[in-house]
Amino acid sequence: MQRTLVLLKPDCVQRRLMGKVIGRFEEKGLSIIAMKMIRVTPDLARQHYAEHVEKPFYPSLEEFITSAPIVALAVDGLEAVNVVREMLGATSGLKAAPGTIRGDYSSSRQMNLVHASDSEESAKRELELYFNESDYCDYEHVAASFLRAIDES
Ligand code: FUP
Repeated sequence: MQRTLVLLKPDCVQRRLMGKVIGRFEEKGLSIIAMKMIRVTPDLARQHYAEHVEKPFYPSLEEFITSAPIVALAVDGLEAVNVVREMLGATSGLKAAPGTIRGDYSSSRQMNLVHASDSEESAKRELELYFNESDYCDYEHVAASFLRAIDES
């Protein structure tokens, strides 16, 4: 079982696509175990995008990610890091395959609706930026036995 961080970015909130995007994760059988709407501060943006802070596109990225609220989700599931990344599609909505979230709803590299951690190490670091231990609401999924066979978990 893995846990990953998903962010519904300002364009997702402003375009009223939150329900559709969250629905995709629910329909896939992933478990949302924490969720909060927040306004990203410039300081949090710099921590979240630490690997991009020195890049030429960073000022515009920071302006965008701080421009409206975002929703942070902690998502649990088997191979959740990779499964969620595949569901998002390529970074640019213009390159993302149809059927992926970005492929279906985004036509932009910056305004690509969703973020998801790219590795278990990134997930651990990023989840700590958005959630405290007490934010996680782990609960029994009563339909779990209909999502996969016992020997698959
Ligand atoms: P991803 O892992 O798919 O979210 O993408 P990256 O980590 O490569 O980039 C982080 C964010 O920076 C992306 F959501 C889009 C944005 N970005 C730009 O705005 N311009 C660029 O040239 C590259 C990335």
